[in-house]
Amino acid sequence: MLAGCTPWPPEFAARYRAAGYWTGETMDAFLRDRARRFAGRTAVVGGAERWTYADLDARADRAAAGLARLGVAPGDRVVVQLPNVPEVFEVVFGLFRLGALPVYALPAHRRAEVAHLCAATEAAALVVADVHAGFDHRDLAERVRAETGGPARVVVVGDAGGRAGFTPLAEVRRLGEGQEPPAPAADPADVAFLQLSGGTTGLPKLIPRTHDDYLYSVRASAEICGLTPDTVYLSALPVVHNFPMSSPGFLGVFHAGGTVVLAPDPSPATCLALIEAHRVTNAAVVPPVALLWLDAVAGGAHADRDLSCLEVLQVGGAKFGAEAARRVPAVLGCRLQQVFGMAEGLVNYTRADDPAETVFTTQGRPISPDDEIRVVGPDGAEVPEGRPGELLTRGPYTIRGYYNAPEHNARAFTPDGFYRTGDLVRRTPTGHLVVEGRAKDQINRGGEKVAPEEVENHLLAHPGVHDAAVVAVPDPYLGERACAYIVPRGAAPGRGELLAFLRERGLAAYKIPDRVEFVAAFPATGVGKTSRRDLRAAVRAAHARPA
Ligand code: J2J
Repeated sequence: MLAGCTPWPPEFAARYRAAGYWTGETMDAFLRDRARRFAGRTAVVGGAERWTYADLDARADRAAAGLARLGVAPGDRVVVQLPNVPEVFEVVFGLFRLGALPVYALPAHRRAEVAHLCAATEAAALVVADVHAGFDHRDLAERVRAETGGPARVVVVGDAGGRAGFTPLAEVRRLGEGQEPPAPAADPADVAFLQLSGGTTGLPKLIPRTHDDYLYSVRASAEICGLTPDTVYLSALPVVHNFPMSSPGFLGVFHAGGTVVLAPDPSPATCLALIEAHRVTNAAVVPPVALLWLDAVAGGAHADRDLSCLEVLQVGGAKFGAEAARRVPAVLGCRLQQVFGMAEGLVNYTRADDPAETVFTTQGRPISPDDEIRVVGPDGAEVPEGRPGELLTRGPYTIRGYYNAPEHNARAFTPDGFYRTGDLVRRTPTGHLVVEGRAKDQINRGGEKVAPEEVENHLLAHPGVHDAAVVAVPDPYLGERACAYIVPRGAAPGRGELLAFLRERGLAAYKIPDRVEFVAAFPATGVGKTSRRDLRAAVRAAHARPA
């Protein structure tokens, strides 16, 4: 296994294989096989592009051979930061074919996050768009290289602008044309890619997912969600996020032979038009996007659109309240599926045959009969059914450790291998989970996860900041927003200046606090050494009010 990763104990691996969960298929073999079975069917629609399964397979061949000629080798890590363009699939499957490991960055990430990913994985290459949503990712790549000395190669989807060390994807394809694609023997039990965690610490941790474990979750998800070759799935969220990748996501759709339609942004104007135009049957969104779609349709702005093709709207990533949930069938005329998942593994779905109340009021139940669930109190002992406690889990597709993080792993996992999710849940008699809150240091800003400590560390780098506490404040639309409480050093810096400082440090926009408040001092939190978490709780209790 990739150095720095924690394997499942052999007896668990044997059990998961015997149960038929781990089948020995690699990500690359997965595409080859689906391309054989569904060759002429449409796999991907994005912008003006429409690729069949055979097209995608041929593109993966060329990309793999071209990247190999560029010097990317089996086992290399390659950071991929691309928006919802079909080339994501070409690059990612090209990397799998070559035996290299994609490391996924969100399009919203900026220099701080991308530099961290490149450094933490010692990436051999970085793949970016040229300009996306008005932001020049080539400049970002250039600064990452200047600051960190890596990665050696940058591949640009679009115009590489003639920069030294930058290669346009078109050139990678040309290099790969007519070449035999490399055929390294990947071990299905080994790590296929690294996914970014929501994060609770100063720097986000990386999640190593194996071919075996991930493809099990994909196949099982496709089955639970009833995907078929007739499925047309709209990816409104960035496709490299775990939810639209695997729950059931584009991989689930490819497993079933269906079609993925890429939305460039999640707005109702864009997505409702795509749903009608491509006869979309399934879509996946976070709660604030669901609310936007509901309001747009209920408000009559899209009355002329025929949305009758839409069968299921999946909502997940953050708590979707029962009242909003009830509006989905009433307003959109489709079924709702709640999805409560995590890039570390465990995914829960409400099922098609669940009673309506269960779908409206729970976040679903686990994928696998072998997902082990414990709901525990602060003392670590299991609480009685129906009482809230922290969710611990282990199973055939939940990691046993983060990448290169032994100290953090000692806290994030129990000695017997359960992942401490940090989510407070309650279990119903049917085994469905209701998310009641959180015990972890994280802000869930409408599905986008922010680690207060990470933002505080950046704030503390400002000379005018003596201390900082970033806390969640309730928000009717996003669920939560971030508010930074600052104890200034001397004269308080201006709010605008502080936010510009964070942007200049290369922090993704969603991590920039929505509000900044200056306070003379933080409340005393009792005698002795207090944790940052206690401090945040005290600050919240003393100051926070809804936005
Ligand atoms: C409340 N909190 C939720 C929900 C996730 C499918 C769907 C989502 C993710 C995801 C994912 C929630 N209600 N319905 O990877 O495959 C919060 C929890 C959880 C954390 C994980 C998937 N759905 N959450 O959101 O890794 O706090 O994955 O632990 O980004 O999101 O975040 P992430």
